Amino acid sequence: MKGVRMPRTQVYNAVTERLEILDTSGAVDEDLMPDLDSDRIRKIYCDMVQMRAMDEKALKLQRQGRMGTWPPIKGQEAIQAGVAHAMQQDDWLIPAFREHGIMLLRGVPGHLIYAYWAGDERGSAYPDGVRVFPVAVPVGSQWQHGTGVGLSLKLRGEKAAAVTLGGDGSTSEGDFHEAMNCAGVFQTNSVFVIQNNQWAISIPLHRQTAAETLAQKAHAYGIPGIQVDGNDVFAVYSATAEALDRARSGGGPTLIEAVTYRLGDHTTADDASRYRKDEEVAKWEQRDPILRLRQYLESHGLWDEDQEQVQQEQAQAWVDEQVAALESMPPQDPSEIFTHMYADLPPHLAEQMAEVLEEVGS
Ligand SMILES: Cc1ncc(C[n+]2csc(CCOP(=O)(O)OP(=O)(O)O)c2C)c(N)n1
Ligand SMILES: [Mg+2]
Repeated sequence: MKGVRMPRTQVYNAVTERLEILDTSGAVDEDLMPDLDSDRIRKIYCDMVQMRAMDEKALKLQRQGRMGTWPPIKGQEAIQAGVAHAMQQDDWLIPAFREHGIMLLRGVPGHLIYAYWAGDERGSAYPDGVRVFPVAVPVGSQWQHGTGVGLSLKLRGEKAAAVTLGGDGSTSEGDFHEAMNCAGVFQTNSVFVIQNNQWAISIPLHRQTAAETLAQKAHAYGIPGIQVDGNDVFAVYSATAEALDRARSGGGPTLIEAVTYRLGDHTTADDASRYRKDEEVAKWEQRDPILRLRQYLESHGLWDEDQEQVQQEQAQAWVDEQVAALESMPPQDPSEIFTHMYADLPPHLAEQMAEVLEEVGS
């Protein structure tokens, strides 16, 4: 029998794009600039300043024994502000544990964010209508919730999307891959944003993956993936707005990798100087997302020193109000330890609750 020629053919070819709009000097590519007016850009800046003030105060409170363990968001404000500003009223936010800034912008009161990290379960009891999931400390678990909420919105025919955030480290969990796969198969109304801050506690990115980018992983699930400069609020906003449009209009999920850097320790229980170099941190401090946006505003005549002073004072005053609200909360009833996470308590927790209540005699 005569042999045949069976050439190897290319069955798939993938390109992953990176989007940058605002450079480190505060200059922008006007062609790529999203449609945001001056007031809105000033508001985004003020939101980022407020996040930084909230973060810095929490670190001080922890040192004074007035706060539990706090994971700082310093350096990651552009992602959180950019994503929040691209979202609409009916969209859901599914956070992990380093998302205080975006939770705040999506309607969780600051003193409740503090309360959660001070060990008070009432910190998860958000006001009605706030479409935010509780903090998820089990690394990666939130990705699956984001697929589930996105599927639910699709099945209900809601013109809304589920936006899930998580760290680079969480992309090594099976949960992440299952969530992306399921979202792709069912074309859920989901947007997934990786806050790639390049460290998972002491594990650097190159120990997390051999892939050049995290965004390219989207190809494996048949969904669009894009990398953005995560310290560039305009790039984050633009990529998220595009992904949200797609999700809301039945176009399916998107994976966004926002590359940033964790300027602080992993949490207040960590000392990052034991595993990473000062020079690396110093290099990223030069790329501070707040500084970058301020340079943009100043160079466009939209901001000056007096406005900066006023905004810093307002942010401090707001933080002081949140601390006062936190510290004036009446003592918690022990039964509340169980009440704010599940709509219906699973049997093992119902049992634990009965035991606790018997012990404290209430
Ligand atoms: C399932 C699980 N494994 C381990 C931990 C301990 N842990 C907490 S945060 C973290 C690293 C997370 O890194 P990354 O996803 O990059 O998020 P980042 O802390 O950088 O925001 C680990 C291993 C955990 N909370 N849950
Ligand atoms: Mg990380």
